[in-house]
Amino acid sequence: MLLTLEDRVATLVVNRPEARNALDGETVAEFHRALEEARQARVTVLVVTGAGDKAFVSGADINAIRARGRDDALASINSRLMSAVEAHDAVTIAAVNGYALGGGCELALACDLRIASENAVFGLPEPALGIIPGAGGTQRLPRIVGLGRAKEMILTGARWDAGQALAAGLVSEVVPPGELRAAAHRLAARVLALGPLAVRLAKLALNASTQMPLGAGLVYESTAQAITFESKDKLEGTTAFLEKRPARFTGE
Ligand code: CO8
Repeated sequence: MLLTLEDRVATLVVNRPEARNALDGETVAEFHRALEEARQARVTVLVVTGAGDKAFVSGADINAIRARGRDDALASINSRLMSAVEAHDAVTIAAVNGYALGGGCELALACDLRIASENAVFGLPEPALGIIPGAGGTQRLPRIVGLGRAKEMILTGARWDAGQALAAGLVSEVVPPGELRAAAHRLAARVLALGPLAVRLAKLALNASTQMPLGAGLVYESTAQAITFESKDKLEGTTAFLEKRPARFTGE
């Protein structure tokens, strides 16, 4: 796992190219540590990608999966990682640079934004191994692309290329492989231009929308808005607009 911090953007590279960046126990533990390091560094954006030019993440390490029993699944070893990514303070961008299969696809699904290189391949092939997508695949995929498309991928073992992923709304942009990192940083720059407190609260409210009924969600939203209305960022953002200048946000 490689973590680089640059300004307010962290880049996390899953680094097991010899196993197509499959997530074994050690990699998952390193991933958790990197997430915590990025949190402590108070980065605004976290880009997640895979080492090499073949794979983003090829899934859980099948050797590890083979060795696991019922209690491991109940302990949610892998889904805990995806939940930590989803709940991270930073806006997370999956820069999918090749195979995103099984747990790799689920990792991308747990990110806030997804972009892909032209050679990206998405799939949830767990049923071919006799198991189900167990790290959020059956829950997050239908929320992103709709139940029908999610069923088509999971129940038929379909693999989607980058164009199909774009058409399904699974990714927002497809670029040539050599331009993926730059595209991720362009997207990051767009996030960085926004009020940091607003972005954090909006992410919390968006994630909460999948957890609660509309009425409770609207109350949650109003409460989050009450915080922004008393913030220095709101004063700066509205003042900058009226003075026709770029805002200088502090996140307060
Ligand atoms: N686990 C372990 N090793 C892997 C994995 C993997 N997921 N993927 C690739 N490798 C290894 C291969 O065994 C091979 O090793 P070696 O060189 O020693 O033979 C090496 O990486 C290169 O792989 P290939 O030769 O197959 O490379 P290709 O470029 O031809 O193909 C693919 C790449 C398409 C990615 C192919 O390797 C593949 O299909 N991999 C498996 C994909 C898969 O089935 N993923 C789902 C895994 S299960 C999962 O993610 C479930 C999560 C649920 C968690 C629940 C927890 C409780």
